[in-house]
Amino acid sequence: MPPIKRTKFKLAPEQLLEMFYWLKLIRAFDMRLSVLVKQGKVRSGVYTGIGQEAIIVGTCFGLRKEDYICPLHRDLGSFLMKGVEPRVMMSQMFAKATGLSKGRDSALHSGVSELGIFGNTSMLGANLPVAAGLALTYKMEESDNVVIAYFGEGASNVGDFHEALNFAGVQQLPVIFICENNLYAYSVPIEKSMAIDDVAERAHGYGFDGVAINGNDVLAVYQATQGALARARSGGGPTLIECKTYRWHGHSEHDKAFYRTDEELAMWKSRDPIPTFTTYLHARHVLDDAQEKEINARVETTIDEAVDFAMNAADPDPGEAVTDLYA
Ligand SMILES: Cc1ncc(C[n+]2csc(CCOP(=O)(O)OP(=O)(O)O)c2C)c(N)n1
Repeated sequence: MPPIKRTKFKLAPEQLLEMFYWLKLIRAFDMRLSVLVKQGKVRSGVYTGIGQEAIIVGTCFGLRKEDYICPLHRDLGSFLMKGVEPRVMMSQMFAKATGLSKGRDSALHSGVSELGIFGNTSMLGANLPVAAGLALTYKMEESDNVVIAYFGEGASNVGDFHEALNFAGVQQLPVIFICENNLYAYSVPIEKSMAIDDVAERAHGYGFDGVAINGNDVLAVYQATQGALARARSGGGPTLIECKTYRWHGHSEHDKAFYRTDEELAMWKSRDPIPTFTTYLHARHVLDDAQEKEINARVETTIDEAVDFAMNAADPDPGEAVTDLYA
């Protein structure tokens, strides 16, 4: 088979390789954090998204700077894809002065307005009405920018979720709701918190489309997101995309996840989004062994450099504790 020029997803080979790089980088970032937590070196709580990377890459790939994202605790990779440098993100996890919030928060609540990243609070689902509000701003400004909001299936049971979807549906807002359905909300399995199979169904009650897709297939996520983006940009309103996936680690790095079986974990590890995409790239002659080695090396160097930078960076100056406050 000759090398492809463009895929049916309208992605050129270079773009597919870029996606591959992001999948690898985000996986490596979380993996390294997990080790650093066990070594007692990280000051923040760490909630890895290992196993869920295809969702972040498929939804963030090709977004504009002005398209706002509203990430949750498991979405550090979205910060990287939106343009936060790995060394800055790592500094954030080490609560260093060089981090996003200059050591002021527990790492999960920072935003970067210049890059279109909203800093979420701890309250699950609370980012969704904010996302609707941001989308309302874009609608009022008559811009074609879009807001992407992430949430877990657990968060789809809180009131904020329903209020946000209702408002977005009534106002036909340019917002995409991305459900990362990893089957557990902390230790609670989905069947103990929901009486339906698909979170996507909930969108229909608010008058817009909801689709459930394989969240471990980066191209499926990309394709669904591109459709939703086109709809939102042209005034067609919101979409809910439910990405079925699985988190490999516990809820956070201190959770050993005894509430699930080894068999279940093994089954989902066999659906790892990275090897399946790698196989596709090899089969389409987009990626060869030498390129794969080069990308892996580049990822390792980037992570090593980020960790060195963060570990050697200055702690926050106590004298600055009351700067950057707004009242
Ligand atoms: C309103 C609210 N209720 C409970 C919590 C405590 N809490 C933090 S994370 C979590 C589980 C979240 O599950 P889900 O929304 O499915 O996302 P996941 O962690 O699986 O990605 C819970 C219950 C919270 N932060 N906010």
